[in-house]
Amino acid sequence: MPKLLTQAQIDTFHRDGCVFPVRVMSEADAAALRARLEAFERETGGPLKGALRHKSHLLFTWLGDLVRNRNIVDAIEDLYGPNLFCWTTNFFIKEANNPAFVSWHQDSTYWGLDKPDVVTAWVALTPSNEANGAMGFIPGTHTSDQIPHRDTFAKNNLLTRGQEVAVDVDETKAVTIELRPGEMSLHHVRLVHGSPPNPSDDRRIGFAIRYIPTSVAQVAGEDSATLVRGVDTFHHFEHEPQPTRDMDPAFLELHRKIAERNAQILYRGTDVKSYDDPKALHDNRAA
Ligand SMILES: O=C(O)CCC(=O)C(=O)O
Repeated sequence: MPKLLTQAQIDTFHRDGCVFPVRVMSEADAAALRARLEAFERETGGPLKGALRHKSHLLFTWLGDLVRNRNIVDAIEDLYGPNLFCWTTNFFIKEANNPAFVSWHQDSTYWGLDKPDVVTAWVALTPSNEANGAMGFIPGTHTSDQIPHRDTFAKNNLLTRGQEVAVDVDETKAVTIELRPGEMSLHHVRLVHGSPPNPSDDRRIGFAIRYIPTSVAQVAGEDSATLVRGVDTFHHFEHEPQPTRDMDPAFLELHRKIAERNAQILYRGTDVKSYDDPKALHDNRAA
């Protein structure tokens, strides 16, 4: 008996590689999370930048809570069983009237994980729709193996290397993921997906939470993850602690080390060594 998803939603995920919308909190609760993000941004003088957009659940209590949100984790359990890590998180913030975009890609390309049992819960903190650069996907592409990608390092591309699939994408088949605040989509790590710029007058904010069953291993270096449910009998990842206050200095230091190590995995094979490398640095870069 599934915990949150219906059997039809589970079947859709396996058939299409994506299921949406799934409501995980009220619009008011999502607005409160947006308000916390924006209060921090006001205090620090601008949009969340660089490494702070990655694994932000180690820096902010409200994101530490979000990755453990019972509805979200119930849905992930419905897909991948009871022993679950949050492997990483990434803010995907598209500023109003901004050229930032996400090229067609498969998430699996540079993540270094040994099997494609990886699902992203993309949680909308604002509406995400045709008018503001919502994500789109090509149904069924998650059943393909790893597709070759080319790195573009394009200035406005939100992905680490500006990577894009090196084969033609039949955009006529694309489906747009429209979400209200507080809803999520769930997409598979091999799904071809991307998103256009946001030409609207408000920001489009999504928080992408990447979950794996504890059986998945990292094969490209040392790595850590946050156990959000069940037990870890595999010990493939160091376990991450949960922050009890925002921007705790000890957590900032831990986050710095983890971000550096993750950058080495994500940028392996290039001359980029960290998220702060000028070639990699982009205010809008996310994952
Ligand atoms: O937020 C977007 O538009 C794209 C997000 C994405 O590529 C992802 O979550 O894997």
